[in-house]
Amino acid sequence: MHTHCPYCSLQCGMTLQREGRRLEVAAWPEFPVNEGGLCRKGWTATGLRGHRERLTTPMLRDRTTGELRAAGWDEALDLVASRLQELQQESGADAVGVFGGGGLTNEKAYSLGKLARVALRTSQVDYNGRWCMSSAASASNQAFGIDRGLPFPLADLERAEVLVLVGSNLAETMPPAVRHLDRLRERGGRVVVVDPRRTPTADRADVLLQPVPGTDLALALGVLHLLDARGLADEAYLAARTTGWDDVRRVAAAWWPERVERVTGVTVGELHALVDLLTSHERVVVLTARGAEQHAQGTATVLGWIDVALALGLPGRPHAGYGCLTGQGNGQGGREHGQKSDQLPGYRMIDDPAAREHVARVWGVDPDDLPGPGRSAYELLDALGRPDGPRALLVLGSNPVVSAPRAAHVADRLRSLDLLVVCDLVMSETAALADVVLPVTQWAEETGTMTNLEGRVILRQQAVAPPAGVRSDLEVIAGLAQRLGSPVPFSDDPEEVFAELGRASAGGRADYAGIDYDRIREEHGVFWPCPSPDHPGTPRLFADAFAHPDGRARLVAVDHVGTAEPTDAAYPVHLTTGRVLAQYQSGAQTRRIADLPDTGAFVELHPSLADRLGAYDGEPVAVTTRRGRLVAPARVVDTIRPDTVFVPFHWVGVNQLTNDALDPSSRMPEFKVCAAQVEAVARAARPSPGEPVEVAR
Ligand SMILES: Nc1nc2c(c(=O)[nH]1)N[C@H]1C(S)=C(S)[C@@H](COP(=O)(O)OP(=O)(O)OC[C@H]3O[C@@H](n4cnc5c(=O)[nH]c(N)nc54)[C@H](O)[C@@H]3O)O[C@H]1N2
Ligand SMILES: Nc1nc2c(c(=O)[nH]1)N[C@H]1C(S)=C(S)[C@@H](COP(=O)(O)OP(=O)(O)OC[C@H]3O[C@@H](n4cnc5c(=O)[nH]c(N)nc54)[C@H](O)[C@@H]3O)O[C@H]1N2
Ligand code: SF4
Ligand SMILES: [Mo]
Repeated sequence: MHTHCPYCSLQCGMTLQREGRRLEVAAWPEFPVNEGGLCRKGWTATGLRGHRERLTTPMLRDRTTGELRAAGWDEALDLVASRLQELQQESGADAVGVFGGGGLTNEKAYSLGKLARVALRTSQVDYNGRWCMSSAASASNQAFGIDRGLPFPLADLERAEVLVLVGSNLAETMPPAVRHLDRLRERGGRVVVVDPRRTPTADRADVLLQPVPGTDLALALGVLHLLDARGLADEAYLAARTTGWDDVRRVAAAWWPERVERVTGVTVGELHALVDLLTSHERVVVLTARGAEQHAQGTATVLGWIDVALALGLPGRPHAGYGCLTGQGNGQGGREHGQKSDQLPGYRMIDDPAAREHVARVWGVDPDDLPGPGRSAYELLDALGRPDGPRALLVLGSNPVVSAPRAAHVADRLRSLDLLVVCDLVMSETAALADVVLPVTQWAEETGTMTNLEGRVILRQQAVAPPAGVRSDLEVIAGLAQRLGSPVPFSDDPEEVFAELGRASAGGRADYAGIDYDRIREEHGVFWPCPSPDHPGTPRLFADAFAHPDGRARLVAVDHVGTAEPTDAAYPVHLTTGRVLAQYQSGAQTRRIADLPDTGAFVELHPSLADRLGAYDGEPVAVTTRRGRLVAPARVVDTIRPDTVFVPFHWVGVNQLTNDALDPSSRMPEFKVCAAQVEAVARAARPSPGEPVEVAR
C-alpha cells in the first residue's frame, strides 16, 4: 500500500507491507518528492503500532480520586457534549475553545473548524501552526497576495545556480531534500547557509554566514543597501512587476555594511561577497525556515528577504524565487481550511462577507450565525480559565505543554480549565492533564489528504485496521457535533469530507475543487489551486502575475528593531532552540519509538564559553532565563557562536525558558532567541540519574 510518512512537511512517499503481524516500511521509488529516500524517523514510523503506550480506551478523570479511569465511548462523548453545553449556557459560546494542529489531515482540519463555527459556534479556535508557519504566511500574503510555502516543486532547486537558506537546517529536518542541494552543487551551483550554528546543512554549503540570533532582517537590509548603492537591483523587473521599491530603499539606505557587521556579526567583506554571488547569477532561490521566522519580528524578517528576492527580480523566473520551507506534515493544508482563528476554508478570511456567504451556503447555515475572528494560538492558551477566556478546551494534534513558549505558564492555564479534552494516540504531557482523553487512530490506520511543502495535495491511504477501541478524529468530531445538536450533519468518511472541503474551497485562494482521491493516486499528488476536474493543477506560481488584484508584488518597507529580550549583564547569552534529526516536535511520538535515540535535552555551547564557565562536555550546565531554569548536559562544540547556546525542544524543559513575545501581525512567538544566563553546575548540586532536567519557576 502506498502512503506517506506521518511526520514532516516533505510527506515522503513510502510503501507499507504486512509481514505476518508486523507492518514494514519499504521504499516507494516512483514518488517524486523523495524518490524512495526516507530519514530514520520515516523508516521507523511503524514503531508506535501495537506499542504498549498506545491509548486504546477513552479515559475520564474521576472527581473523587483525581485519577483517569477507563470509560466507554458513549459515556465519554456524552459527558464532553453535556459539559460543553453547560459551560456555554453559563458563560456564552466562547466559553469553549478548540486547539488544532498542522499535522492533522485536510479533512480533519476542515471538520474541526466547522465543528467550532457550526456546532459550538465559538470564535475561539486556532492551532499550532501559529508557532510554525504564521510569519512566513503573513509575509507571503502581504508580498504576493497568496501563501503557498514553495511556489514551485522542490526539484526545481536542482537547476538553481545559487540557493540561500536562511534559518533552515534541512539536512536534519528534511533529510531526503538534501539530494537537491548535492545535485545543484554537482552542476556547479552554490549553497549559502545563514545560521548561528554550523549545522550538517552548513557542512554541505559553500558559504556559511553565522549571524547573531535574531538579526536576519539587518542582514537582508544590508543586502538591499548594497544592491541599491551599487546599482545592482533589477530596475526593469521592479518597475514592471512590483510596487514599493522606493520605500524599501529609503529604509535600507541606513544599513551601510559597517552597521550591519556591528549588529549581525557578518563582516563587511562577507556581505559584499554575498551580494556579488547573488547578482552574478540568474537563477537564485532564497528560502526561509524557522530560524529566520520564529521571532517577534518574524514577519518583517521574511518580508526583508522577500524584498531581496524581488529586488533581484527572482519570483516568477524559472528555477528562481523565494519560498518558505513549511514544517509540519500538513503545515500547508492545515493553514488553509479553517482551523485558524481568522479563516474559513479555501484560505478565505472570516471577516469577508462574501467568504462567509459562500462557506455558510456549503455548510447549510445562515452566514450571520458564523462567529467572527477569535484569539491566536498563544493568546488563546494564555486566556484559558481567565474571566473573559474559555473555560473548556478541545485539543487535537498538539502537545503544548512541551511545545508552547513559556510552557509552565501554559500548563497552569490548562490546569485552570473546567474541562480539558485531548484526542491523542499516546498519553502526551498535555493529555496527562486532561479531564477526558480520547484515543484516536494514527496515520497508517486511516485515510486522508495532506498538502506538502510544495502545495502538492497527497493521499495517505489506510494500510491496516486500527486497534480495537480507538476511533478516528473524524468520528470523534462527528460524534460530538451530533451530540451538540449541530444544525447540519458532519460526515466521518474522509472522501466525503474531502468532496465537501472541495466545494467550500471553490473560488478561494487555496482552491481544491478539482481535486479528488483518484486524481491524487494517478498523478502523484495535485498542486493547488486546482479549480476544476479538467484543470491540471498549478505546480508553479507567479510566471505572469502575482495574486494581488493588480498582479504586482509588494515590496514592504521593514526595519530591524532587534529582539524582544536583548542580552544584558544579568542574562548575557543568546538562547536559541530547534531540532535534532532523530526526534519530532514535542517528541510525543518519536520519544516512544525504540529505534530512535532518546538522548534527553542537552545544551550546545562553544569551547570558549565553556572555558569561561568552567563547564565540561557531558557535565551538567544550568541555563536560566527570566522565566525558568533548565539543567542538562553540556555538548561542547566549536560549531556554534560563542555568545549563543542551543537546546533542542523535543523534551520537556526548554520551553519553560522561552519567551512568549509575539510578532504583531502573525502572532508567532519568539522561540528562536531570548536572553539567558549559563553556569556550570557544581557536582553536589547535580541532578540524580534519571532526572536530567530540573526546572524551577
Ligand atoms: N528531525 C526533525 N525534522 C523536522 C521536525 C522535527 O521536529 N524534527 N519538525 C518539522 C517542523 S514542524 C518544522 S517547522 C521544520 C523546521 O525546520 P528548520 O527550520 O530547519 O528547523 P529548526 O531546527 O527549528 O531551525 C533551523 C535552524 O535555525 C537556526 N537558528 C536559530 N536562531 C536563528 C536565527 O536567529 N537566525 C537564523 N538564520 N537561524 C537561526 C538553528 O540553529 C537551526 O539550525 O522541521 C520539520 N522537520
Ligand atoms: N522552543 C521551541 N519550541 C517550538 C519550536 C521551536 O523551534 N523551538 N517549534 C514550534 C513548531 S514549528 C511547531 S510545529 C510546534 C509543534 O509542537 P506540537 O504542536 O506539540 O506538535 P507535535 O509534537 O507534533 O504534537 C502532536 C500531538 O498530537 C498527537 N497526534 C499526532 N497525530 C495525530 C492525529 O492525527 N490526531 C490527533 N488527535 N493527535 C495526533 C501526537 O501524539 C502529539 O501528542 O512546536 C513549536 N515549539
Ligand atoms: S523527511 Fe520528513 S516526511 Fe520524510 S521520512 Fe523524514 S520525517 Fe518523514
Ligand atoms: Mo513546525
